Amino acid sequence: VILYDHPASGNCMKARILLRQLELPYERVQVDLFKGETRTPEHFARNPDGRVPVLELDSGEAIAESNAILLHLAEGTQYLPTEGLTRTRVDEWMFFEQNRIEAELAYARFLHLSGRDKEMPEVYASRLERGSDALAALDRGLSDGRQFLAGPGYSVADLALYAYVHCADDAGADLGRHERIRGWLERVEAQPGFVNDLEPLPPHALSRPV
Ligand SMILES: N[C@@H](CCC(=O)N[C@@H](CS)C(=O)NCC(=O)O)C(=O)O
Repeated sequence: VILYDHPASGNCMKARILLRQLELPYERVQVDLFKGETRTPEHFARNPDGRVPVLELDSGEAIAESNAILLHLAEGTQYLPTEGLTRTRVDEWMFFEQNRIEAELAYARFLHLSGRDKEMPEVYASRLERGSDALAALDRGLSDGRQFLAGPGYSVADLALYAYVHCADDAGADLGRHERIRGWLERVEAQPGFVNDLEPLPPHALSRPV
């Protein structure tokens, strides 16, 4: 399989971590999104939305959307529970991640780290507020003492949420207020094969138009 990837993308890191945990060999092809390489006809053919990650299977079929990639790879493994409602809990948290963490907190982080928060202070403030609210929701979800999000064990729901929650402070949020989240992050990081290899944004990330 081929992973079309960027080292500074949390969405791409989700796929890298699971591929490592599953011990699946793969080819890593870097697509420089800050040079517009995600918006070429070649990449649009892999993903009409022009983003990474994209996982290309040996059959040549391409899968876009980080959480769809996780669910595809995890099918039939210990990382995706099968029991009805537990499986549904995985979906719940993964939809929440895309809607509330990825769309709000991760975007606030990008604006902040790339200096665009100064060009668009209102957009940044709104994303940060909504992202911080999403962190509070995650905290409430963990308030019953559960060790992992969707069931008794670690699943792709934990991996999906980890990607942009662990670096929430980069967005300007305050993880210091969320002891339960910090404890959960540590349990996720302690999973076998779990390696956080997220790299900082490259200097030229500052110049790409948004
Ligand atoms: N919902 C998508 C979002 C993917 C996404 O936003 N990828 C960013 C990098 S983190 C990207 O490729 N941006 C380049 C672009 O928009 O051209 C997912 O979870 O995979």
